Amino acid sequence: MERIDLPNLEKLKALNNNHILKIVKDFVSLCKPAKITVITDSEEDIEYVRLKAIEIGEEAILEIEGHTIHYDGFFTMSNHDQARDKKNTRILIPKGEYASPWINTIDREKGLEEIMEIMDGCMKNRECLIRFFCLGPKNSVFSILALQLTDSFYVAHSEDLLYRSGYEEFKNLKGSNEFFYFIHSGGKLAGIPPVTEDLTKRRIYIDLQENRVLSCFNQYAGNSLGLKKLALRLAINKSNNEDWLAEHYFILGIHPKGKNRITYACGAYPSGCGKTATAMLPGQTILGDDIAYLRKWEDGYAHAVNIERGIFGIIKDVNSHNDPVIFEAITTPRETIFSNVLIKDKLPYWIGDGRIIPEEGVNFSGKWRKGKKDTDGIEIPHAHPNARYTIRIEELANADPNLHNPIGVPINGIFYGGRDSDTMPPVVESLNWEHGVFLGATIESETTAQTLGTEGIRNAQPMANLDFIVVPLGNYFKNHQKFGNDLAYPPKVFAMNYFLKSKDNKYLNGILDKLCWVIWAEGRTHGDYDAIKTPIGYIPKYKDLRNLFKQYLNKVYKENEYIEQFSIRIEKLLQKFKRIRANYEKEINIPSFFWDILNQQNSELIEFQHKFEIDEVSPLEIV
Ligand code: SPV
Ligand code: MN
Repeated sequence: MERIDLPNLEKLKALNNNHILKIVKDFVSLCKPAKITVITDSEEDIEYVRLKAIEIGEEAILEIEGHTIHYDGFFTMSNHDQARDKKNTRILIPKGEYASPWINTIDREKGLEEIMEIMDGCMKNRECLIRFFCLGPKNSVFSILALQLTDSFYVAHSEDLLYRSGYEEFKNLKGSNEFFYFIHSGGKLAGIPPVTEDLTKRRIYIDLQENRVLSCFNQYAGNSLGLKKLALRLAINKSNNEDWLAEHYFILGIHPKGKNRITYACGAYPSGCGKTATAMLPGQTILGDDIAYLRKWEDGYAHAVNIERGIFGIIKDVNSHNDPVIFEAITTPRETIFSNVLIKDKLPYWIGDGRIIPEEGVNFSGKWRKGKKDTDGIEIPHAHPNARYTIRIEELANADPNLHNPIGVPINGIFYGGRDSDTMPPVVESLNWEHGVFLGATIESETTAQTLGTEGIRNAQPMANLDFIVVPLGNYFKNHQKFGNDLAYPPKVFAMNYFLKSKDNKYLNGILDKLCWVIWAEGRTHGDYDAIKTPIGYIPKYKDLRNLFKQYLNKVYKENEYIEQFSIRIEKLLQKFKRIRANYEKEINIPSFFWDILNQQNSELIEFQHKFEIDEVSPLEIV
């Protein structure tokens, strides 16, 4: 440990934990940083991270107080570090263990050998920060502690906005190794601002056996921030062995008008499918926008906590009309990191911000001017479609007061969404808990800009969590099944789809219509509305939606809109079930309840087809 000076060593030793000392020793000797700095929970240490991120150019100060800009690496529109890298994110699987075809895996020994070689000396001439966080509220049985080693001040700074500090909590561990740890390095950096030079060495390797993730040669938060999706993957493994849930869920407090109650719901939507926008619906409160841990609670409900305290949100289309609360928060003074947007006169601009786009400025590609092309001849937009903002939830006017409640909040509903242009109606309620697991497991979604690769391809997206599921899918579904079956009051599950299109390819719903689906779902968890039973689940009645549209959006919701949106598209659904069958037959241990539901719904749809002799059955025809 010759690279660490005495005051920093003392900070480590004060934790009385030999596991931490060993991890630091092993990875410092591998990564070879020039300097090691231990960051405690003190304001002084945290301030050091914030200022240094600016000093070394990983972030730059903007006009509005507290605002900074960070860029991730960019070469071309198809070769960049501006999104999650699924290809190079792998689960290390020990020899002889089952490798699920749904999961990107690599033999553990081979993977470790490869990444250790890449990480050898990767922090040369740089400073290694050691940070401690608490995933979940302090003093809570839900929470897991996390140790981060990184040579990126941006990573350490954004983790400070997104997570609760945990140095003092680590002292309570009393020497145990019950924590996750994350080693990250941006690798060799080049340019101004300094970005990862060689993306071919980008690796994100998840070692379930050691509860750790090694990530290198990247800066994008989804690949570099240990605590975000990297920790989610470790938590999914842990929760599946311990009978709780770690999910890609927001937590929303729903406040129906005139009812004097608050109802909590969770929801998972693939990246870029309206998840944060749902968590931020006007008139409601937000407890979390991305990741939740759920446990069975003594009151018979599932309780959920947000393991984060901030939002790393997609900024595209955030404007005063679509997302007034976020727009207000990110255009006024407070600590905020913008990433991969256009800067002109020290102000950030992004796609769909509702303002006039400047003709030139600086963006993720360097100096930018309208019409600029990459070396492949592809036009570079002024801001990246996956550009983001990072803020603390507590700063928002609609922050839920239970954010830090150590027992979380009781969950009445779970929403699963996808980007589906032609099959599922805007909202469908499950028939029971197991059917709810089925609804979540059969979400399909067309790809977006939030992961690398082609956009617009329809994929299975079980629980909108596919990128993070690290256990065989069958085990994961069984864990869900058991979780709800053990509860006196399991949540009702709703499949949501905000992206249904007309035959001439136009979206059928306005951006705020989702508020009506959410309020309807909330009412259903309290028995407020009747519903129509269809082969795929319950759907709303026209009169209830008409009233909700009037009451919440002051909009006339016409009966023909309802019919077009809520018709049961038999042929499309049968095709979907065919795809699902083909997909899930690839996995060895999908539980029998899943196949039973699939078979039953399939035959009910065929019966429907015979009964109505028409392909799209209007909800008004169903009694
Ligand atoms: C998401 O895209 O779902 C995110 C951001 O929450 S990240 O997973 O970090 O890419
Ligand atoms: Mn997410």
